[in-house]
Amino acid sequence: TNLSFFTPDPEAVKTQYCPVKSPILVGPLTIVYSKPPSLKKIQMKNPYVTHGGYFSPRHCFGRYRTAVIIPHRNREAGNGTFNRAKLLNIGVREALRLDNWDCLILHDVDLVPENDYNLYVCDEYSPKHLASAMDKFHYNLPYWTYFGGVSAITPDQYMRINGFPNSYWGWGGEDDDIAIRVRLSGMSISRTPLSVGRYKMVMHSRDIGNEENLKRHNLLSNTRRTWREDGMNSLVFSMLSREETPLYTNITVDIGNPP
Ligand code: UDH
Ligand code: NGS
Repeated sequence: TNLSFFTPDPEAVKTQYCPVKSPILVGPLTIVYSKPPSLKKIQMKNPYVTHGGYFSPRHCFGRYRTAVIIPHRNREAGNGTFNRAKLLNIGVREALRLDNWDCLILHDVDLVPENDYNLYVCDEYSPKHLASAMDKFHYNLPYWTYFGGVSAITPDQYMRINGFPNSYWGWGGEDDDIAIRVRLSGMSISRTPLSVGRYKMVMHSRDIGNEENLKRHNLLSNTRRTWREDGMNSLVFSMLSREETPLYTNITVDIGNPP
């Protein structure tokens, strides 16, 4: 019989928490888009990521348990209208079935961080906006209450705002609705400084099936009245499949269609 399973890795004996300020961070990163690397190559560069996309530091105990949730449409499940906020609600619900996360990172698929001092860690008291300086907005905020792209929120904060709205179909407004929910539930948004919250977007035009949501301004004017009824407590979807790949877990769902 093979007993190596019981032999601890002598390289990876942990006795202490990881330092708050990691010594392996470098700050600014140069991101160049050329030919995208294959998943195989990314896998080889990340040998300690385990099946399903899990990672923990090998030589110290990580201080936080963070889940990164990416809403995306692969078009394997219908061609219906996109609904970013509802997909994020589903991602959060499914993630919370797996572990007791300290922090949920809600991340658009097309944004790459340009500074690793922008820690993927939550603030105890405020939902945090991490993508404060995107290249497409000339490394500035487009407007003061902008809350799109990448954010960090604890499960408690998420439940306090009743999650995100399920009712925004197509492009626009859902991120503003979330910012309003944060304020209405008595919190404020914290933010990574512009010098650190830099992101490079993979340039693209608007996707088919993610057309401008013409109802968004009307919906936004009603958030104050609707947020307690539209969110995690009214989330309905059907699970189609769950697939664990070497680098991530992919969940395919049917979110239905706009009314
Ligand atoms: N997404 C998909 N599939 C889609 C649409 C959106 O996966 O068909 C996801 C993806 O994670 C994306 C995120 O939702 O990063 C946000 O959507 P987006 O990148 O299309 O939205 P954004 O506002 O860009 O960043 C819109 C295109 C530019 C329109 C110009 C209007 N000024
Ligand atoms: C605002 C949208 C947001 C959107 C932001 C940036 O106008 O949802 O533009 O859009 N709000 C409304 O439409 C009410 S972007 O330039 O990334 O396409 O996130």
